[in-house]
Amino acid sequence: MRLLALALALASLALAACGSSSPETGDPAGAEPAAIHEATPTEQAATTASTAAADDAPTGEAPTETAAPTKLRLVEIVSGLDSPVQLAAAPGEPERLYVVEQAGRILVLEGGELLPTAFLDIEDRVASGGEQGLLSVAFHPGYATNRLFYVNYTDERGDTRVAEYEAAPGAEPVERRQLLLVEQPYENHNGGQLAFGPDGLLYVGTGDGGAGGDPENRAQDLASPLGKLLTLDVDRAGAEWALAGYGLRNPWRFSFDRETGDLWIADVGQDAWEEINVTPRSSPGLENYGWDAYEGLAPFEDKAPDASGKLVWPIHVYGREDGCSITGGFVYRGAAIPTASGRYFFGDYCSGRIWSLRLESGEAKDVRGHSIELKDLTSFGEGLDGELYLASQDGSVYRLASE
Ligand SMILES: [Ca+2]
Ligand SMILES: [Ca+2]
Repeated sequence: MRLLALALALASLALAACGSSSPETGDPAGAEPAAIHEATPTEQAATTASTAAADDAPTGEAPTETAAPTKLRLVEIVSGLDSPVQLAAAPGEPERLYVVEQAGRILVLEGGELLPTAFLDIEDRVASGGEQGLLSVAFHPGYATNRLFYVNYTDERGDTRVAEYEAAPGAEPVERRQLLLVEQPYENHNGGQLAFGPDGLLYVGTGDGGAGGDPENRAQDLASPLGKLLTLDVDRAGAEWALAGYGLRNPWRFSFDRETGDLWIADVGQDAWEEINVTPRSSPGLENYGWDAYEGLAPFEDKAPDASGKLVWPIHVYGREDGCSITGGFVYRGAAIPTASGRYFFGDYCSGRIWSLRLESGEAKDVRGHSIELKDLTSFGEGLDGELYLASQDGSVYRLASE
């Protein structure tokens, strides 16, 4: 059964890659307000009013670390950008940080300074606004020599595309090939993250296709490419996308711990629960992250989840008192904040709150709400040196630092 289901899923992906059928996008006139997540002004106001977090006070288990928590601060690197939604570093370029603008540009911060020329500009092929746009870039592990990188964007028809580009010194990057086309039934929940795993595969999170409550139940349907975590061996000719996980609602941001190789997925919730999932590098797969049978730890729809994969429960959830749209980050492996070493940082787009936690025997420990906040937090980024950066959709990029 599982093999059959996987075959169906892959067949569906192959069909989607042909792009032959017409998209069933939602009515453009019904576009949501320009927020990359689902925050409404009302939700933002409600959550902002309740975010008076104590300075780095533990909010979960009692801390077991001997070192006192370091008070954190955000150091602004650049402002005035146009809706930055993701940050990435490229192998071989320790001085550079790439900033993805939602409308379709990738800019370069070099030594903390914004370069005058965009690294990539594909605004003419990107539909942007709401949860659509150029949503992420990932650089090939061998980028220092092969100059290959990958982008995930919403095209003019509202469908998701993943494409491979080759950078060229002194010239515009050249698109080499389209790797994925996923037809999107609604405008929201496009996932968007691209990242290379420790296995060298390219990972993409697709989101459940949108609307609310996964109306066509795609996340638990292995024949649909939506609500999935997919992988591709970009180095192998003829390789096809494989299914690494399902049961995702909108995995806006996920990352790999550069030290352990563990996968951290933050899945944006529906009406009640934001969640963080961890899959150890040693997992043989296949993971079922639960949606839409479950939202966080709570039953969502009265159904049996597809039994092909192992049901994964989130290691941490939070409710509407703390925010309304989780932005997953990274496990901190930098040197500037020793007491943050090994802690996973994440935040909330609506409330601007920022937390960190430790993973211990597969459980979240020592969950701390930090005193820093960042409204419209779209993304964390990790430099080659392990230091963390944060982007606000308001146009600024910050570095995480200790006081
Ligand atoms: Ca449903
Ligand atoms: Ca889940």
